[in-house]
Amino acid sequence: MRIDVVTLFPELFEVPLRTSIIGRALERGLVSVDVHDLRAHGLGRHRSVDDYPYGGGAGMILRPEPLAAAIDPLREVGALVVLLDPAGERLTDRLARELAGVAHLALVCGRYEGLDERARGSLVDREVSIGDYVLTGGELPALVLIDAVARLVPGVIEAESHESDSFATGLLEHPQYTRPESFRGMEVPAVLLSGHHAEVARWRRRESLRRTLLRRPDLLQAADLSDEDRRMLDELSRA
Ligand code: 4GX
Repeated sequence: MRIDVVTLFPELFEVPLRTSIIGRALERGLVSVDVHDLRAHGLGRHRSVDDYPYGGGAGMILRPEPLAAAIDPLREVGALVVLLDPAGERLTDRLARELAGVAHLALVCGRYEGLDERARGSLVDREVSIGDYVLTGGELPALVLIDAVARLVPGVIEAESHESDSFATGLLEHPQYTRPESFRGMEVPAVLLSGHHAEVARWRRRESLRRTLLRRPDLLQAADLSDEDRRMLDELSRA
């Protein structure tokens, strides 16, 4: 998968993209990311990329010409152009999986009050929001999107790891334990030390259901539940 990024702050991408799982995916060539400095297309001696809003008001707006100069070549080679924008479609597990199936993404990071509406309308294919809060720019959202999408690219992590993701199974994940067996008087549940694989699986399923019921009961509507799951849920909600 190929990802291009258009930003005024290319340095924000350096450390996150060379670290840990995503760093390794780039090293191995499973994903490639090219970061483009929008300033390179700035206008005039000061390489200006923004200006005051027509009609007045606070803040600055990105001008359309530098954006077009940066994005047109990416459109030409077939990238799906995605703007990070609090007014966009919410990034969910479903959308991350859809975007992981796109061979070439171009992520556009706005700053200030956003971009000229003509640039948004003519240069952008999709608009994605990472949630209902306001950030200072689209760079952190772009990194969130890259992280969420890249881990779904085949070979980046073991498939089992993301097939059991909460939002793929429709349930929150069960608690996990590692060494030591006793920590500050708190013990690892005995069933996990028992070596009974079927009992471990049943315990984990029950704990997933318990956690989902307590914390995110809304997820249960869409979850794929067996008769056994419904029986456990019944028992849990009575307790
Ligand atoms: N999920 N922001 C973008 C500037 C901006 C405004 C409008 C394009 C259009 C955000 C979010 C987010 C703040 C990033 C405003 N760019 N982006 N920035 N939440 O809050 O995606």
